[in-house]
Amino acid sequence: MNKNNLVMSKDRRSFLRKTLGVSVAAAAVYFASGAMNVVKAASKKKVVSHVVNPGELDKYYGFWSSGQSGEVRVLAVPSMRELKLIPCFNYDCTNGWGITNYSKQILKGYTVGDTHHLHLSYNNGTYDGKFGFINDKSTGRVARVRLDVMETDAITKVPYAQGTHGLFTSRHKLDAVFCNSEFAIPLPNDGRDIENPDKYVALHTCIDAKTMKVRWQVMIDGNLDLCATDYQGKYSMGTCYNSEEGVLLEDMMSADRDHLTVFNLEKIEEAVNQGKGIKFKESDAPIIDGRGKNPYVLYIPVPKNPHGVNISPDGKYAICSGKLSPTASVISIEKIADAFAGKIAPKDCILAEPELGLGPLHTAFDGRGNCYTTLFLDSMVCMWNIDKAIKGDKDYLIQKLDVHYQPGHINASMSETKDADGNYVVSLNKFSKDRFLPVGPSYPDNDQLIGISEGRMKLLHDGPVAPEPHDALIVNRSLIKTVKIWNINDRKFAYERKLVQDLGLEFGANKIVRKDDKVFAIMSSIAPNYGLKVIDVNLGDEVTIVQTNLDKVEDLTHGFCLSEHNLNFGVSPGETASVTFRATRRGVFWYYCTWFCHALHLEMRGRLLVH
Ligand code: CUK
Ligand code: CUA
Ligand code: CA
Repeated sequence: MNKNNLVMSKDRRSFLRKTLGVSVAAAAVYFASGAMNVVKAASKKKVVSHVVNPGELDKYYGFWSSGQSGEVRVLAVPSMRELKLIPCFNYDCTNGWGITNYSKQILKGYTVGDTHHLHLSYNNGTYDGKFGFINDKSTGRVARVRLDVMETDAITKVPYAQGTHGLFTSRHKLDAVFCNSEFAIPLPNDGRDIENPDKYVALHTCIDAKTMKVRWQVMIDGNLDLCATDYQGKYSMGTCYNSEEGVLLEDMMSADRDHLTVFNLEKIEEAVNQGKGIKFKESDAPIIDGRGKNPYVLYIPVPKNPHGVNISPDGKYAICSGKLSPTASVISIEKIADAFAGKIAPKDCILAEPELGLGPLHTAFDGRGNCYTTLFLDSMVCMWNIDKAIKGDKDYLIQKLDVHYQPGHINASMSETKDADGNYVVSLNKFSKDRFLPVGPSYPDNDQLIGISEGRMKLLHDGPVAPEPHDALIVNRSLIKTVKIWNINDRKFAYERKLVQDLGLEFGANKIVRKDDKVFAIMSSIAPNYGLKVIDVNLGDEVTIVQTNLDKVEDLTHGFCLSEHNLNFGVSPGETASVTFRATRRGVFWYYCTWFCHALHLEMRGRLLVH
């Protein structure tokens, strides 16, 4: 069985290689490197292991995007234990993000999302521990996650854009979030130009990280996929795989080179301050025209249908993965200024195009000058050295490691910061096939942990995960400071605070107030009791429940679920949440606590009586 799988997988690899029509040279590199397996001597031996014994804490937080379910996942690295799911574009009744007025206000009626790229806020090239930002490709939104409580606190709809995909934050300070629209559409998309694809545009959007308001957008030639920023706050960038501006697959693959599109932030901000750009009804943010020759956007020609772009921790290079070319492009960030000034051609920013293998997608860094690039078609991670590739040294390839199977994103510990520490790499593999017990036709993905601290890659752990994390960050735990109990004055409860104050009450008052057909039940939960055991209303009343968890005990969460009403949410210690609904059915409806909070947890309940 295993043997067959192996044979099949080899056949499939060579089949994919053939169908891609790769050059002989690339195939030669592939075989040479596979056989070679050059291993660099380790500088100092550290023990690499994924084992974290019971009672011990991991060294890193892992922040995973979830893909189809629309959330962020928090893991611990290296144990790969899952710690928390943070709902962003989806509902999740586990915490205060269930069916509540707060989540409804932020989600605005949408119930699904597709999250790919989470990046944290920075200060001076490393994480400041304040926020995470994540895209929703399905409805073109960006969510902000507070890291102190690990909950979503804002969502911004990206105007005029479709397929908001690549996202990155400013790395010099808490400033902006940049996101790329992958799909070109008419501007505005109100029924005009439906049949004229050459009039479609794709947009690069800048969102203010503090206010979450859109600052500006730039329309570009081609499209935009992955996003990156430099370390100095000068540039944001995006890969473009559809410079052909085709609407069919074959059109999008016709050119040998597409672009790395680079945005000159200073020039764009200058134009915005001068009032340049166009506006339509949907947004106040100006749209700057970055098509053709212009001072705002530089188009660096890179091969072919590029996907990932990652910046080396020293801030010197952008590594752009070829996807349909077996190469990565090493681009000098320093030279970009000269190219913008017209002193050199955009292509002269490319320092090297080393051949890595088939289907390069994303790159991670160890802070020692080495890259780890996923090879989707080869099902491998390729470790290579940047300086050697630039110098043209033949031994720039250090090691290739089989991963199982078809890796997309890859990340290394602190890889996207200047403090990349070269301890662990995680390869997010899209296919798991024979690695786990079968669970029906939809398989888990396989996130494989690889130790790199010994100077070579060593597979440590297979991590089955619900599909499909696209991206992950591994963050030193010392940078994240979470709160254990909510501050009762937290800004999250602003809506409820005003509501309760307007009634002349305070949180946890345990009072029912009626105003015409509106009923407000302001109640507390203290294990194992709700402050209100019965709430009397009349058919047709609009009922608002405000629930405050007054237990000041770490880890003691209560829930509020109203039977037969599609209402369910949780309140952690110190937290307040509310929900408003109409009483549309006569009868007795028990509300009950959903968290096992006490020996008498099951008795923690009360009745809504609809007369
Ligand atoms: S994309 Cu999924 S593997 Cu959304 Cu970053 Cu490359
Ligand atoms: Cu409160 Cu169970
Ligand atoms: Ca293309």
